[in-house]
Amino acid sequence: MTIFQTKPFDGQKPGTSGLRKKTPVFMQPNYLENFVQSTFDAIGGVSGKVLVLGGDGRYFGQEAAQVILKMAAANGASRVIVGQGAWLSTPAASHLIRLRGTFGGIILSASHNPGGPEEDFGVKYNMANGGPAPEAVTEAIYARTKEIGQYRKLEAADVDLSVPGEADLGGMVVEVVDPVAAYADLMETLFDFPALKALFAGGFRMRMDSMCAITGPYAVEIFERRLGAAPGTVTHAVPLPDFGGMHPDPNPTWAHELMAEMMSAEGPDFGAASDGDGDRNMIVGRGIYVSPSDSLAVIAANAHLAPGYKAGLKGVARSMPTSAAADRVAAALGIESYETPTGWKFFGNLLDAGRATVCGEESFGTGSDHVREKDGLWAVLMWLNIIAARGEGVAEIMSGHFARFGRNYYSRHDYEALPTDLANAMLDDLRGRLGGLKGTQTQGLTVESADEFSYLDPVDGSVSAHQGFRILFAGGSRAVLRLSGTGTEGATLRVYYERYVPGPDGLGEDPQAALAPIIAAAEEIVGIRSRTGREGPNVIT
Ligand code: VG1
Ligand code: CO
Repeated sequence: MTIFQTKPFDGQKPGTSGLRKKTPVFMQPNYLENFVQSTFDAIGGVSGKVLVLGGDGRYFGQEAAQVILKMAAANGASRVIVGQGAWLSTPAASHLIRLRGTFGGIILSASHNPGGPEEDFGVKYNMANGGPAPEAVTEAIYARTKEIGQYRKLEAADVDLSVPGEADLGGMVVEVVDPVAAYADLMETLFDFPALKALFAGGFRMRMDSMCAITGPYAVEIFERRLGAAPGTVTHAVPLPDFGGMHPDPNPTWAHELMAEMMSAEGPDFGAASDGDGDRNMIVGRGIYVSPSDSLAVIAANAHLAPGYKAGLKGVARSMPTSAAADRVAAALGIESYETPTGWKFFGNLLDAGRATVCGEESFGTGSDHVREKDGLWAVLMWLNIIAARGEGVAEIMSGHFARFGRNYYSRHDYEALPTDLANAMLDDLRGRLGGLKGTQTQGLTVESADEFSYLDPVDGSVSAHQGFRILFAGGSRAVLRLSGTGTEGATLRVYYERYVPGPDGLGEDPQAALAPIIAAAEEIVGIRSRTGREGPNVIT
């Protein structure tokens, strides 16, 4: 029997990046099956098609991979290319889809969310271009989950995914591949590996914290084996189902071990961390933390130093809440800059159309047109390449960048697990008052405009509304508010603060101090603390 009767589950609506739920929710009978069958149905079926499948090694990933293989077989797929052990980092999956020209791929991950029996799991569908399904497709998947009545699944023994090779599953080929090799080869084509080898041979010290998540095997292969960095350069290098209890989100709060090492006088020259599925990155120098928005700007200004980008960039794109630092670089380079809603899926069209080469988000995501996902190790290699080519350390690169372009002080404050009703009421109230905010004076700042961001995709003309509230102050400072689309508990409010200082004075302040007036002004206008009853944010990045 391959056809099973089922009933719809509520709430199978993909968020910013796929469907994410608590693991026990995903482990309910039929829950995963319903979502996967709905995905297959929404993309026109998978009969005769080739797919890529892999994930970040988190709890339930192996079992989910077996279910999806049997469903793909019963739905008539001709071949599924799976990473050995059901492992594939998100950027490696994106690359494999492109390299092998497959119809699409399924990524098993809740990315930066913790993993384990009581933590989070996720499933995401990527298109033939290697990128996350656009909203039209995720909407179609969601619509299908609401009416699904049956799914197809082969009754067969599990396939051995522990060794590379091919196996037959009810007439479908299961091809198990080394998850690392093709990705590492791609990196060699983009960056100056001989120069990086020389850098490490000269005693350059690096610490890469893979946070017990998927980049461990990739980072060991690339940094330690191919580039000759000292053994042990990569820490927490073995992916574990519960990420060793770590919260695999590469920011100063969750990557505190790395931060402590980098802030000590004997710290390594360069530090980096990545998230659960390997698409995020954090960049740190000895004694200096680089904010993701600044990292994007530095990469945009220096990418031409890497062999894969020596022809220069076609354009730069950033998500709306990301600081405008990259826009200043684009203006100086005379190239286009784009502002998109949060989530990598909105960069796909710009990359496919050749309008942007480099993209980034304030949430520790940077990448380029080499794949259609953000790419943590790509960003780390890009920084190494810039360091090697400029012969400068992170601190010098940053001070030089600020001196040239000015500094966009930036910080994000997260209020996690708020009661959903309360968060919605607060933002609905703000929506109602937006029109009247212009001219409001508070904390020495004047509101210049206030709106709700709506994006018109310049490539396909689609419109995505309700993408976050913007309160813009005279002089270029702003506060942005939006609710997270990746959380699995209540509502998470993200508040993004930005203030531009042209220099030469005032470029070396502590960001929280530099942003204090904007933080206070947003509090007065929105009443975040008073309405939520919270003393302050849970996480500051
Ligand atoms: C967050 C980030 C967003 C990112 C998304 C997926 O979304 O803000 O910039 O694209 O996570 O990242 P949200 O809706 O929670 O703010 V990953 O590395 O979790 O796939
Ligand atoms: Co991620």
